[in-house]
Amino acid sequence: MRLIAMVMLIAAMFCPAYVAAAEPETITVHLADFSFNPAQLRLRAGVPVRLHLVNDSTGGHDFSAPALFAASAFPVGTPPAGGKVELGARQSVDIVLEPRVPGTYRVECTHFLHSLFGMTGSVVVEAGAAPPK
Ligand SMILES: [Cu+2]
Repeated sequence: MRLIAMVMLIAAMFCPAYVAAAEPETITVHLADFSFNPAQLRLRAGVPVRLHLVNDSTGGHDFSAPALFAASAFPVGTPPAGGKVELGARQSVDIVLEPRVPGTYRVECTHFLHSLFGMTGSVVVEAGAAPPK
């Protein structure tokens, strides 16, 4: 019994997908001058998703959602530093997060004036099918 637990632990350490049980759904969000597309995401508490963030523009942007990230678990990797994901020109970044707390969370680009130019969005986290751990 102890051996099985040990094997599962080792598998979990070397295979992040094992932790998430199944490959999470991928949601692609495009960043541009000056928008998120889609601007509104609907997620479920307790259900991990892969956010595929794609910066289509030739300037830098970020995906800043500190409240959402603080209320989420990160089964793969670490929480984004400062509550935001920085994307250089034409860069794409994947993050896997598992929202834990239902609610509506603001997303914005914190680059100077970008949110004023309309670069804002929201993430609605609905109560999940699976209970939060
Ligand atoms: Cu921006």
